[in-house]
Amino acid sequence: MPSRNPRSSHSRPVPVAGPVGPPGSLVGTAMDIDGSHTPEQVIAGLRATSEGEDLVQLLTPEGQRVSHPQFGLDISPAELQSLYRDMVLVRRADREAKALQRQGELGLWAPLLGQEAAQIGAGRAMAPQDMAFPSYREHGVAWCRGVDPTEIFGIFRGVDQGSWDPIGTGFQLYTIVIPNQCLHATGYAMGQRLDGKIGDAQNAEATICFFGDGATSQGDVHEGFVWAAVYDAPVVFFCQNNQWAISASLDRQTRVPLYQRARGYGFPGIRVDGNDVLATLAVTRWALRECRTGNGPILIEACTYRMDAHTTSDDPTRYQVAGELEEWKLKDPLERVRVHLVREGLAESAFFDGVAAEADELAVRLRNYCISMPAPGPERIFSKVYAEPTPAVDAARDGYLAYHASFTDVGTTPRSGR
Ligand SMILES: Cc1ncc(C[n+]2csc(CCOP(=O)(O)OP(=O)(O)O)c2C)c(N)n1
Ligand SMILES: [Mg+2]
Repeated sequence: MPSRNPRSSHSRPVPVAGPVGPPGSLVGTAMDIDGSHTPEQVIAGLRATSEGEDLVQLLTPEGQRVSHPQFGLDISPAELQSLYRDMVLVRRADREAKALQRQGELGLWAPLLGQEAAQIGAGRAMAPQDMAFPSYREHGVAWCRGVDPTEIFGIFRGVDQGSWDPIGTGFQLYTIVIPNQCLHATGYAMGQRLDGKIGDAQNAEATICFFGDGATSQGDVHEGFVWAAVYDAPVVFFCQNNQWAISASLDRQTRVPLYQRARGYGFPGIRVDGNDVLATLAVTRWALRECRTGNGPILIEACTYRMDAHTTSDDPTRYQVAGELEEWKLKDPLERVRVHLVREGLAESAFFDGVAAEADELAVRLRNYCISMPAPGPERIFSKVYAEPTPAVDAARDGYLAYHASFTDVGTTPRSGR
């Protein structure tokens, strides 16, 4: 396992540009990181995100365990089965949500299809006392933190603003403004340090912040990185590079692999196969432990792929390269664990039947809940602004209720249930 001394590593000189390249290649720009490259080579390198020496992988797409010099993982058959079960169940919840949206029962859905390993690996790496700051697609991390999918369905049905307990679950509310949560997470982690909550790897606290590849172009990530670096904040920045920010592809965000950006801020960056739940688990577990012992922050770039639309309002066939999806299907995060379990004799068919039955039950429960979800009264949103009532919000509520009541004589009543 790599480990660092917090002070000395932060002042360690950062390696700079590689050798001068052949005529015609670009030198003296961002292109010559790790040697000189043509723009085409850089883009090709960015696209080849599931390969390369710098990618931490413990389970190949073919389901074979491989070793890594820095990141080992001892894992029992029961733990492997449990990770597989998590991924199957969150995928099923995700597929059910998409179907419900198409049937008009949810207003919108942000699919996680393809990103299960990144999210379950990271979520299961967290200790109970750690805190997560998600964006809007972290349904798998929510699952690991004990947030029921019905709570998330409520948001996407438009009847809830997020009502789980962020402190009790260690999972903050979804953030739609990209990527505001980097600031929230950095501030929270600075608080953990100032309150003396870091120290030992087991019992101390750390923070993990989730965001996407597109988010890295926003100022909030830069500000979060700077503050976290100079205050040694115990925060893991977990970037799910799913190759797209709606219709903007990765080469519109960066000219270097994203994990390498951490060098410029003075903290380590690691690239992990985000479709490999074992590698994601091992690397995130290591990173959170480093943060708990005072060696934060750390950037993890989890290379994965969005195997569905950005949201149900998007049509990726209008911008995605033909064949790309087919290529990534071969790297499916669930399939490689299933193949591994079968090939190594670590699970019987009864186990797979049991998980499939559980997924069916979950889908039925979520559907039934969704279609019978009560519509909240018009006053509810006002009760969510502050913990205690305030005169200004009370006045706004009363005004709105009076306005709302003015419609009753023409028969406009709030829709309830479906
Ligand atoms: C500040 C801000 N600008 C624009 C948007 C609209 N928007 C929503 S998602 C998105 C793309 C985000 O891409 P990425 O960070 O890669 O995350 P992904 O959706 O791929 O998980 C954009 C531009 C927003 N929500 N907030
Ligand atoms: Mg993205």
